Formats: sequence, structure tokens, C-alpha cells
Amino acid sequence: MDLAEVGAIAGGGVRRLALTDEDRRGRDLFARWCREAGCTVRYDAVGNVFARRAGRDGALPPVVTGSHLDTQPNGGRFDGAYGVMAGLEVVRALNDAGIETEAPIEVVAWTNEEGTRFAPSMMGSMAFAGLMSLDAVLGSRDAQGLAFGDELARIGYRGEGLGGRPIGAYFEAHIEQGPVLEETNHTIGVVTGGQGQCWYDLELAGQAAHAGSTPMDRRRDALLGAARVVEAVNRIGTAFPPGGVATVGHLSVSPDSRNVIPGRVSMSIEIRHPDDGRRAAMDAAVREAVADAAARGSLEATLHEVLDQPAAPFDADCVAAVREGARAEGLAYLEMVSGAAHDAIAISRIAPTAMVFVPCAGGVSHNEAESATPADLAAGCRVLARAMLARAGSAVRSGAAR
Ligand code: HGY
Ligand code: MN
Ligand code: MN
Repeated sequence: MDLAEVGAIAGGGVRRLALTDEDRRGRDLFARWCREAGCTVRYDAVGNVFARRAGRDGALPPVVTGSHLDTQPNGGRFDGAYGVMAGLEVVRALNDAGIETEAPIEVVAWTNEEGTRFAPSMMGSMAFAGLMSLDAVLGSRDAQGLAFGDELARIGYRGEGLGGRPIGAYFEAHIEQGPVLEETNHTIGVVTGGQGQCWYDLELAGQAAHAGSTPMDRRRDALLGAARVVEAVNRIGTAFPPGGVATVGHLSVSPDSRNVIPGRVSMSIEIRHPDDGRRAAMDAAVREAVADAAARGSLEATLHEVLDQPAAPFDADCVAAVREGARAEGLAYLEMVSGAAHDAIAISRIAPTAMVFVPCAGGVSHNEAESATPADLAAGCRVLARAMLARAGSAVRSGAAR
């Protein structure tokens, strides 16, 4: 809740867009708390922040946990922040219990998971995993044309080095951001993997013209074409059950004047599906719908694929560690694939990975009203701690408080 004060907005939400001053303040607060908990803190070439708690054998690959501190423009207090705070809480609990682990523990805050200011999402974790080049990350620009690298330097988090080191296991705690756990009365989601997704930027170009004097059959209306694409994307999202979803979340019109026929539209399209074959069929359907809308409206369409991310099955042993943790805590749990994307999906390409979900009210997220109960959040944190200790190996320091 103290972290949620950083970038707090009306409606109980948080706005900490990646690499803004609010993001910097959230990072600074997290780093301070980690140092106070005895961790060493460093950050890499794309600003991923790693807080390291020494283990008995520093040569062992660390067991890592974390998530992200950046949010959507209308973000909630828990998306990302929960996983980072849960990791910090595990460190604090180990300190209080006098538990020393064999392998080091690291808590990470990945840069720009949301991809809302700088697209695509999960840039920090993808760069760490070697799935996106450092140049591509540093060179990406926001809607104002500001470069990622300059903004990262401006907030003081442009460090050295990037990835290239082994991770023993990665666990991420996160709110489900969907309705399943709450509706089925389960406290813990044992996440077995993440669905695949494609992100696109679409530019539709027609002709700006006078709204009053241009006959209806002489128009090349870019917004009419965009409306047809929005309708088609929604239809495609419902045509590939179970699991398919498709969304247009961003759309801007030019010249955006009430008495000018829109000459240009730029818009986002995203599709997701747990099965890569079905997602490929959705991709083909999107391309066909765009071509149809362009032909019908005599428009030029430029479709640019921003992200093509396959489905990611998680590591069976790590999933088992989460499942055993839920059982040991006597918590009702449900095995599920994540609908939302997470840094764990990128990290699962290079390290054994699993996630712990807890319910959120009404399944609502990416919304100021996002909320979760302290009891559920604490339960998820205990399951996270058990899963991490199962992989890190632990011993109570002699003479320490039990
Ligand atoms: O888009 C996602 O799934 C994530 O919340 N950034
Ligand atoms: Mn998230
Ligand atoms: Mn999110």
C-alpha cells in the first residue's frame, strides 16, 4: 500500500508508466526496502532491478522471483507490484526466521512489462532472456518520440550488462486478472503456462476531405475502414474457442476534426490463444479482414507485427513445487493457463519457471478498481516462499529464532 501511493490516481488506482518519474520513485522505494532487508541491489542495461540475498553457496544459480513495477495508464495497485512485494516479503520472512538458503535468492523488478508507453510488452525480461536486442529496446520510442534509452538514463537506471547468467528457477506471484479463481472458489492458481499472442500496429490511409461537400460515394474514409476492422477483430476473437481473445485497445484519428472526413487512422490489434496453431489461423483471419476493409474503402493499409510470442508451457518441476506449496498450506488450488502475459513467459524460455496466481475482485484488472484481499495475497506469498525454498535448499541458521 505504501508503494501504491507512488503514482496514486483517483479510483484507488496507480499510474506509473515505464521510465516516468513515478516509475523511478517506485524503483527507488523498492531498492531502499531491499537494501534495508540486507540485499545488494544492482540494475542492468535495460534497467531491470535485481535485489540479491546471499546463499551459502554463491556460485549456485540464484532462485529468482519478481514481476514489474510499471503499470497501465489506469493501472491497479496489484498488477505487477504484488509479485515484486511478495518477493521482498519472502526475503524479509527468511530474515525473520533465520533461514539461510543454499542458493542465492534474487527479487527482480523487470522494466516495462506493460508495453503501453513503449511497445511491445515485457521488454526488460525479453532482453534479459535474449529474445529482444539491446539496441531494439533502447531505440524504441513512445508516442512523443522519446527514446527508451534516453528515458532510462534520465531516471538514473541505465546500468551495465544484460542477462548471460544462469537462473536456477524463476517463480512469479501475480493476481489472476480474470474471474476464474474467484468464481470457482480457489485461493491459488497453479499456473502451468501462458498463452501465445500477436500484437500489430495498423495504419489505414484514405483521404481527408470536407464533411459537407464530399458525396458519400466519393469518400475514402479511414475511420469507416477502422470500424470494420474493429468489428472483424471482435468476431475473430469469438470464433476460436476455447481461449481465443482479440482486442483493439488503441485508435487515433487524423485530422480528428468533426467536419473533416478522417484521412488516417492508426490503431492497435492484438490476438491471443493457448494453441499456436489456432493463433496462426486467427492471424490469417486478421490479415484478411484488414485487406477486405482496405479494399471496400479504397484505403491503403499498413499492418506491422510488433510481437509474435508463442505459447509458453512452464517447467513441470516448478509447477509441482507450486502445487506442493498450495497443498502444504491447505489451500484450494486450480491448475490453469495464464490469459495475461507476464515476464515469466519470457524467462520460461531460459530457466525453469512457474507462477502463483491469487484471485482479484470480479476478475477485474487494468482498471483503477483492481483489488485483492490481504488474506489471499498472504496465502499466495506463503506458497511462493515454499516453492522457492524447495528449489533454493534451506537450513535454519544455528541458534537463530525458530
Ligand atoms: O498484456 C498483458 O497481458 C500484460 O498485462 N502486459
Ligand atoms: Mn502484470
Ligand atoms: Mn498488466
